[in-house]
Amino acid sequence: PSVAMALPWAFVLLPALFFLSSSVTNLFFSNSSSNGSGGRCSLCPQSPEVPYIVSTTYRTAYHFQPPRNWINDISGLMYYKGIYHNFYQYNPHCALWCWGDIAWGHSVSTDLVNWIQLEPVIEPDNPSDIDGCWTGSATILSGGQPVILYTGVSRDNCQVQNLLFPKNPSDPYLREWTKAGNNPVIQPVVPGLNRSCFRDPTTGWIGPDGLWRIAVGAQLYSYNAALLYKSEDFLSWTRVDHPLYSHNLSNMWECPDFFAVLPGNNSGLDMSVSIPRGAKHALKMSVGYFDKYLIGVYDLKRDAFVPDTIVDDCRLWLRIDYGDFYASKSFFDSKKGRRIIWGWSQEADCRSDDVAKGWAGIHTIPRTIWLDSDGKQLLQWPVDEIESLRTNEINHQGLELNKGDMFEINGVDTFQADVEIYFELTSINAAEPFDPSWLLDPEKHCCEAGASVHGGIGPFGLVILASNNMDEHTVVHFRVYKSQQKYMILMCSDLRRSSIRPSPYTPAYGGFFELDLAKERKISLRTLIDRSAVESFGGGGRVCITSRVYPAVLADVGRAHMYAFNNGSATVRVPQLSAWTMRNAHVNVENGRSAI
Ligand code: DQQ
Repeated sequence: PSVAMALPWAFVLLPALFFLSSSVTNLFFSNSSSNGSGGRCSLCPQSPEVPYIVSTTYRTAYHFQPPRNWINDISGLMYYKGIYHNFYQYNPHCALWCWGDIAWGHSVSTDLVNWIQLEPVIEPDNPSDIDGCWTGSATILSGGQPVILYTGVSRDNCQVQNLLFPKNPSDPYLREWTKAGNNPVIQPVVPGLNRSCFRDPTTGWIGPDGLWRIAVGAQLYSYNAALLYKSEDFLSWTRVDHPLYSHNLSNMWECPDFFAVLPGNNSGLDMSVSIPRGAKHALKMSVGYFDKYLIGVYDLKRDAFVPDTIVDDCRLWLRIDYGDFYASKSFFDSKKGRRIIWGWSQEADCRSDDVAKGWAGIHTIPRTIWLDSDGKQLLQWPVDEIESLRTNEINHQGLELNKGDMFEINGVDTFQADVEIYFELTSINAAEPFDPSWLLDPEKHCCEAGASVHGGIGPFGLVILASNNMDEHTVVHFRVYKSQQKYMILMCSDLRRSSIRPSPYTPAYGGFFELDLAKERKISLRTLIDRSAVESFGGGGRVCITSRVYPAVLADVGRAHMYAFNNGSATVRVPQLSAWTMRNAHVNVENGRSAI
């Protein structure tokens, strides 16, 4: 059935919102933002007080966060004796990142959905980490013994690498850890190295010579590198005379991650066992505000990563996520034979809001990550376990969205939902030409080509967290462009109207992916909505965008609308739309309920 037939009121009212009244059109999918997409604020422009209701309503229900205080990077992940461990950058004292405070929080889980918080495993308390226990990684050594390498900040911001051992390896919860007596095990003694930019060791892997290797993010002279170190016993380390990879054009590479992937195969690979022929390698680095990556090969003779294509302008490097997502880390999950990645999503409100809420920062839903069959880009999908929270399923089939149509999705909790939609293009002739310069700044293009700007194919997608009069709404949408022999799909997560509150950071995030539309006419969108967190996966996980939103409608009204829409001239079919309410997970709750 067409949407207009299914919902006569929508036929009358919603196209009117798009076309009939210019004032309503502006109010609805306006291109200009009252907030703009300016930088993050450190203090709210108005009252520093956050109403109590805000602190509870914006708290996520099934994302990872501690009961209170600040978190940032995922600092160590592993599956050990039947338990998943998440170690993270944590301030035990308050909801801000403060110099000298950062410790390692620790939570455990059997399903990656429900978590129990344990005591922090380390805090700054000795000369090699007195100003902070920063990011690192866990490695399981050949005999099954887990170890952690982390960056310690010693006086004068001198960054060194330290080692930690579990006190009792037979405890599957690994509750207590000891700092090695010979810390730091790696010092910043490399010619040209900026000793305040030498951090975030990777998980170790074994090379063909049987020696352990790790990479450490570093800035030397005028270039950035993942420096390579070797060790026989994981205790004493020697620097290899060349980096794993380096580049001269970007900011410091934080949190490098290096892993093997098989094209078109979503089984994960353990970096410490032999890597099958045909495997490729991914090198991820967190740089600026984004997690970027290169696909290439690990040249074992040269002991170096060699990207498949050299792209000098790092604005063109692919991103793990095109939104509010940083400092991700992956690990091999030996329980299910997959590689899992997840990242930190910071608050996009003000520091004073965070202090008043008593918490700041979440981790995204863990995602399975693998390489597309063309060997060019990584794909990601929320781990299956998250589906255990789905309830109240609703389904629609065979919808038809003409230009200006909006189809309201009822029957699920619009603040806690999992929505999966397939959009099928009825024709690809209307695709507008693609301009390659857009790749340099997809956010800018999402601002220029917002949901109110009619296109040939698209914009179409989802409107979520919408107030009755649409003065608040968040839009996740696609546009299809023709680029010589291929098609480029733009995916945007447009937050410019996500909140009438003046303080949040509300950009329009965006990313492009290629799709062979001559073969496959369907574009999928999956969006996980969790109060202040929205994670979207486009084209089967080719572009992922995490966003943080603070709609007043959530705090004040407690009810919002959700629509599938099309505002392109070509009709778009929806062969399948499924949505679920997502139940609360037990995430680090205290005494059976959240501490906040
Ligand atoms: N966060 C850590 C650093 C890392 C940065 C400090 C990335 O180790 O480089 O909390 O978010």
